[in-house]
Amino acid sequence: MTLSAPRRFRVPGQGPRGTLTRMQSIEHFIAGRFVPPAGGAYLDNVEPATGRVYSRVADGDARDVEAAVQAATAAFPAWSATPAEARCRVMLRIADLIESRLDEFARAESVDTGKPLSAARGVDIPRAVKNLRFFATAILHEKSELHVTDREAINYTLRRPRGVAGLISPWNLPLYLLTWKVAPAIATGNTAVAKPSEVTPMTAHLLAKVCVEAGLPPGVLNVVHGSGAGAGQALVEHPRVATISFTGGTKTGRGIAATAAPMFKKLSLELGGKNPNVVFADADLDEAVAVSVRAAFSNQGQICLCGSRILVERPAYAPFLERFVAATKALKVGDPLEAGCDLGALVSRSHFDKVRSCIRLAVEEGGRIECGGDVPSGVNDRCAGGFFLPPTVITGLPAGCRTDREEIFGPVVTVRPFDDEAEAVAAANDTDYGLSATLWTRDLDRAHRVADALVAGTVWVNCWLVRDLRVPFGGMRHSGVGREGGEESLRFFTEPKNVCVRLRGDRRQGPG
Ligand code: TXE
Repeated sequence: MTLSAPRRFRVPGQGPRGTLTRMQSIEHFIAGRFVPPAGGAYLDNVEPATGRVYSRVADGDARDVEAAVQAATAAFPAWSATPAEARCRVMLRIADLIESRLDEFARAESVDTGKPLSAARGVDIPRAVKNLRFFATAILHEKSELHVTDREAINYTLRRPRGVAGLISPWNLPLYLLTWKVAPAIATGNTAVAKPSEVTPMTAHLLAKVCVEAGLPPGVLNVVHGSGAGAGQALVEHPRVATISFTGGTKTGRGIAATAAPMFKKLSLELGGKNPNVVFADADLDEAVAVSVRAAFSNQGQICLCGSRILVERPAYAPFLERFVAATKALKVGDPLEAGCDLGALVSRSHFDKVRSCIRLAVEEGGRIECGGDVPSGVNDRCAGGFFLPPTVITGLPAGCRTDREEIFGPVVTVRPFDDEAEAVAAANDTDYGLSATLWTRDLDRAHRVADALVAGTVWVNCWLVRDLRVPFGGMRHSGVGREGGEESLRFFTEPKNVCVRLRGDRRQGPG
């Protein structure tokens, strides 16, 4: 880490508000050392709650990616040969160190993203710790398949790490989603070059520091910062990076697939969603309302799993809407660092502008704003320049409109009625995405039937965002390719090899 010329700004967790201090530079982490970008370029890092630049981040290019890939390549033979127990131990140390610095990490995440400190403290950072522990210990229980071919042969499957993995993560859940990739990649013996979002690089930087302290060998995890078009693209194009795991926007994922496919890279794409939340009239409405509000507005609606399209069976429509709007109006948009706020700021000026334009489009399409709207929320003096929008509920939109088909990724939800199950399923599936869906009913048969009919990688019945790290996680259609979580991640980051051993005393050889 280097320090540049003094100027007035705030560093999270360092000094009181507004004190004169120096601009922090976030450098690359390559071969166990913090190094400046080869080209000397930096990007401003903005605190979304204030709209002010509070640090700067290295803007890497192909030279930095090359150095990181070289470091990862050099570290691979020793790391992949390290016993699972030793890999596990160092990863558990990383998890323990993050946990012991929960306040520092949570504050950094909140300042960098604009999310409420309580969310960073209660969700993001604990989940990052959990990711590391989950995959660190999963490798201790590794099993493999054995297939006996009559009495002729036995086949067993070896799964070996694939080498250097490129891990590209987004800004909505920065450390949570970065560790969701780093943990299985390095646990299985790969080495990695991570490219966190340039919009939210701070906790990746803190993770790198913790890796040094925990004794992770140099080069096992490298972090190259910078823009997607620069550092990100160079990583995807690098010929020695045979595995790419990406979470981000669908458009970006399409571009990455176009680059990686002709190079025969193994690719995991976790992309956007436009997730339906289907409420049948027999549902427990109190619970459906309370959870649907969380599903719509958690993290300012910036979670790929947010339930952004609510479909309500006609008899329950009016009571649901009334309660849902009342509960939404009761949410507090506030300074993310202050206790008691439910929503903080959107992540960036450009994203704030995009979400506002989506609200305007909804109105042009005939939508009625039940609450919220394209009105920036005032919060306090400190946050006068921040990117705050109120939680917004829209009704009355025509079926198939853009607002109901395109991902907004902000605190905006639409609500519409339906008359029967077939209509609900058709409306729920009427999108290019297929990430997740929620349904509310007390009818068990219907729950199973509708869950089966919904085109989604995850269906939650009478709940939302209940996560078990062992289950397959990912999307259908434009929501992605491949699955993460548990065995799926362990398999993604390893290469299976069938070893076929002829059984002694039997020399028969079968065709194909
Ligand atoms: O994400 P990008 P953006 C959705 C959401 C949002 C939209 C765009 O709808 O409005 O995507 O967000 C890196 N080669 N989601 O543009 O660009 C980039 O630097 C390699 C859903 O901010 O997809 C960052 O590290 N990498 C999503 C990462 O990709 C590239 C979470 C994600 O950024 C690259 C975020 C390139 N050519 C947004 N271009 C989810 N599924 O949760 C960019 N990147």
